[in-house]
Amino acid sequence: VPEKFATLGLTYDDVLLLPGASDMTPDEIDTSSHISKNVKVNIPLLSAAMDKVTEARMAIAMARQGGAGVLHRNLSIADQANQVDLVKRSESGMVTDPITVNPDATLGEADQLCAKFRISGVPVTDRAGKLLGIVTNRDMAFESDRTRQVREVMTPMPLVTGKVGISGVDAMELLRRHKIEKLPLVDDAGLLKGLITVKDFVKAEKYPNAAKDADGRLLVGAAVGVAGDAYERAQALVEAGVDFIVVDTAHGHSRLVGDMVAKIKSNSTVDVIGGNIATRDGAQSLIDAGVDGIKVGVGPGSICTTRVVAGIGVPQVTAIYEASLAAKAAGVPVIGDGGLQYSGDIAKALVAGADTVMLGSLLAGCEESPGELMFINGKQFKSYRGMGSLGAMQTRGEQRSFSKDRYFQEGVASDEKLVPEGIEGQVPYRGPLSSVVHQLTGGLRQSMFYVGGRTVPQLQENGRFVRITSAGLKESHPHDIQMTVEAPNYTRR
Ligand code: RVP
Repeated sequence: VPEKFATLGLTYDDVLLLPGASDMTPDEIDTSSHISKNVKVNIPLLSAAMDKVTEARMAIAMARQGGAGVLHRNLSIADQANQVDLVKRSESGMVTDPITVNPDATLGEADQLCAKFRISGVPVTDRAGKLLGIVTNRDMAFESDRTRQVREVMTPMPLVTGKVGISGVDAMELLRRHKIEKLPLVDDAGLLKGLITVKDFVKAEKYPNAAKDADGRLLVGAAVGVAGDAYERAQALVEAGVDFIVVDTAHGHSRLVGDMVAKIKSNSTVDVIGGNIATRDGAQSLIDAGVDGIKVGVGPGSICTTRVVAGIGVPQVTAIYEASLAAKAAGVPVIGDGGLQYSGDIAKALVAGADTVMLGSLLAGCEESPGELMFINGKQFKSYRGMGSLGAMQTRGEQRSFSKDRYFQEGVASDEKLVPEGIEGQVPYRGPLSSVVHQLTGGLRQSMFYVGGRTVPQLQENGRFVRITSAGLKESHPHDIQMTVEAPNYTRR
């Protein structure tokens, strides 16, 4: 008979990392790690698959910083696939499948396209994909009649073009010599095969740490569920070029999750992550289903009420540790999802056995998260809510919720019958993601220095915890002082 009581569950505030022998400086440190078996990031941070945290803009910003975003699924399949597309086209040495416009489209339509993809010009092709010209801001800016056709204002062929396979250096040289911003790449038949832009090269220099796929495009993940058309959703995301799929539910130790993982794995080569679980057995069940990554966390989230509504969960440091016992043996990376409040919690998660962490509340206040800035009593906030909150699960006008099945409430007949496992609220505005990530990874580098781990695996290997009491926790935070100046990485909660 298994023991009725498991061992004591510990979370971030229950432990500290012991300082260890260290022979490095924080700037020699390598923070790269694996999200899943085949997907590597340069910083071990993921933005949560939540509708107030990760859409394309956040995913792009996360990947540029070296991490990755997981696109939420509380939207239609077409919309979510489109978000993947936006990330994949956003930055690279070369756009392999550029947005194009038809010669008989109107300038109004071309405008919309440019606005949607935040680009300043589009190659013009015929139905067969043959390059006819290019239409850019410069061609369009002085036209007041937006019903005119693209063919009338475009710069027609012959344009300066490059051959498919041209090197970055040669492409830059052509752009420089001809003082142009876009270089269409064509094959021998004149078909458009790619596009290289000055902007992409400048961006590549500005984000040297960006997390990219084998083709130089930014990394992105996306969440799916288990109910209804979840499998079609996964297929559409793969088609759009997603790097990893997260079968994302509140109970990953459920047969439905294992089945969905196995189904996606059997029909594609994309990495599949399963979750969430909080025990060794839960992790093992996902490993048996064939996952490439495991997401850990039942109830630690800042907006989560599962532990009070259902009385279920495991304090997060213990949950990560237990899951990692199964995962390490199988060579499957672990994501510690939810409950992180300070940068110091990142290293604690890694030492407990996580390879990366997923953040919700710490990123929901960023400029790049979805939603408007709110002013309350002169202070700035952004809204944040759980995907199991009433707001996220209920029908919005004509639009049904796509996140109910995260809580296995897909079949609930009416919104009044929903049993929420999350709440809705607001978090302080934190400015651009880049400065938030700078503080988070800066804190992590300090941890690695203190512990004496140059790499994430070394940190995991060398890190040791000391358990603390509530008196210890009180001593950890600033005490016996009235804070007068706000620190960029500390607010009392
Ligand atoms: P946090 O970073 O503490 O805000 O937690 C974010 C995590 O909380 C998410 O990645 C997800 O696993 C979990 N979550 C999301 N919605 C809810 C809920 O409504 N209970 N929980």
